[in-house]
Amino acid sequence: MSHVFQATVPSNIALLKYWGKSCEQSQWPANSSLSITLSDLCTVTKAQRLDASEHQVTVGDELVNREHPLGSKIFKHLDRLQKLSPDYGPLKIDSHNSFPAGCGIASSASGLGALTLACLAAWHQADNFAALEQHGYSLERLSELARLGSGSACRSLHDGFVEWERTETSESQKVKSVYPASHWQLRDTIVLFSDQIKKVGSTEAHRAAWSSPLFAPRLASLHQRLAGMREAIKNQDISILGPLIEQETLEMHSVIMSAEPSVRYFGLETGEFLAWVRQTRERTGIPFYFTLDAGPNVHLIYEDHFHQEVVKLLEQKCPERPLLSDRIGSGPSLTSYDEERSN
Ligand code: 2P0
Repeated sequence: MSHVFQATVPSNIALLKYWGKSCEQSQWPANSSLSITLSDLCTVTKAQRLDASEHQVTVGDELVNREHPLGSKIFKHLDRLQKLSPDYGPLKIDSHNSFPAGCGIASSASGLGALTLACLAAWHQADNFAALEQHGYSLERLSELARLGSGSACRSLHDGFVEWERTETSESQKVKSVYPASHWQLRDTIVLFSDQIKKVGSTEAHRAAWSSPLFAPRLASLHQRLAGMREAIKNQDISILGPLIEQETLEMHSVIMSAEPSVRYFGLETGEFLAWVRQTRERTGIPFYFTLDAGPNVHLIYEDHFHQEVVKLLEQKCPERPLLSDRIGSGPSLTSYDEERSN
């Protein structure tokens, strides 16, 4: 009988983006970022000890080895985690996303976050956060390890509104919840323009950021936008937060497009849709705002009580487009069960 450890880690959407790295190896971001942790868009990863010479990894029912396109990030992270203790042997790992991966819905955030949690839980036979902490893995430490797997993953382990503070050295960076999800009921409805895996991955595009002439001025001025966002969140004022997140999105994509190599993550349809959001907001007075990750899919951020009205507008505008409906959430969970009993 084998004990299975299951981690559920939500995705997150950055309001102030992590874009560019001061040090890739230690995952030291060029700037602080601010996100909301989501609720239903998540990765569920199961891990159990395996009597074998290599990990056995499946993602969405597909066997993933070191040569698989998804394999390099996963196995690199597994190798990194295994170096923490000689007792960490091979694992059977099974991972499922509740949403399409690799197209700008931060699947690496939830995926690498869940991988970190599930593996450490299985190695230590720990099915709750207090037990993991007893083995030296506080939430802070887990978040640090998840960050090494994928930068944005460190924010997904925390509740609600989350700040990843850059700080002056790579070792001192901090990630913390600044307000819990219960502080302000925000919605994130994603309009799906593509579920294809993007051609240029985030890690490569992060690297190019420094070559954009817009990058240095962006870094010099970001503290103002961050302060504005913090204040708007504190006051639950969407009329202040919304324009700031739209400006931030357009600035990040301007950096990406003006870098060398230049990358364009969204096409005409997304561009036209962003213009429609602004026109429709003006026409109807419904305060909904856009943000994008490094991909073509549009996240619409608004207060919970406007949900029905926003969905109605979207059904009229683009009835053929799938919508992924989510809201701010409170972070990861961990559980375990006996494999025999579940079958
Ligand atoms: C973010 N993104 O703050 C930004 C905004 C996408 C757009 O972090 O190289 O997958 O694994 O650290 O975290 C996507 O990049 O990159 C990202 P790595 P990651 O969410």
